[in-house]
Amino acid sequence: ELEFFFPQEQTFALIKPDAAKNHKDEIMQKVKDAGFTISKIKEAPLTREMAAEFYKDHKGKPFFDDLVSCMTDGPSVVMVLTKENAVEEWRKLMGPTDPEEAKENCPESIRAQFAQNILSNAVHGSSNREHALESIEYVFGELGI
Ligand code: RTP
Repeated sequence: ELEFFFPQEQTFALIKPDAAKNHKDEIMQKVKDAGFTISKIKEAPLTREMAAEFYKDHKGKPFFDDLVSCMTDGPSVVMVLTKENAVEEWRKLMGPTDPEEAKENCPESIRAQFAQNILSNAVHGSSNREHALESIEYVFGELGI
């Protein structure tokens, strides 16, 4: 019925370890206030293999090893978020990668409010529907964490 008019989309979202430790409740509140349905949620530490899989496009870049370390520095919160246009809407709520840019241009975004630095920048989100399906399957399906 409603979904006929407002087709629902799913995205994969992750709260990085530093933010999961210090700002989980505030971030979850912003997720709910933005109208997302939390279809799945699990708190678990990522292995280095999983972090490397999420960020395989960045393999070989100078910050790759530090990025994997910061992603495995404690439990992350992994979620499937459902909403109309969820992939784009979640990235909008995350804000720009660099927290300084986020504070400047998107002060209401999660990264503006809770990022420590460009690596520990609070949250991750899939950049398109294909990546979203792949990550959801990888985390909640195949690995079953
Ligand atoms: P994400 O993939 O985590 O959702 O973030 P994003 O699309 O905004 O950023 P992306 O370019 O895909 O980069 C992935 C993560 O790598 C770290 N990064 N560090 N030191 C640097 O210049 C640099 N650039 C990117 C960030 O932690 C980013 O979330």
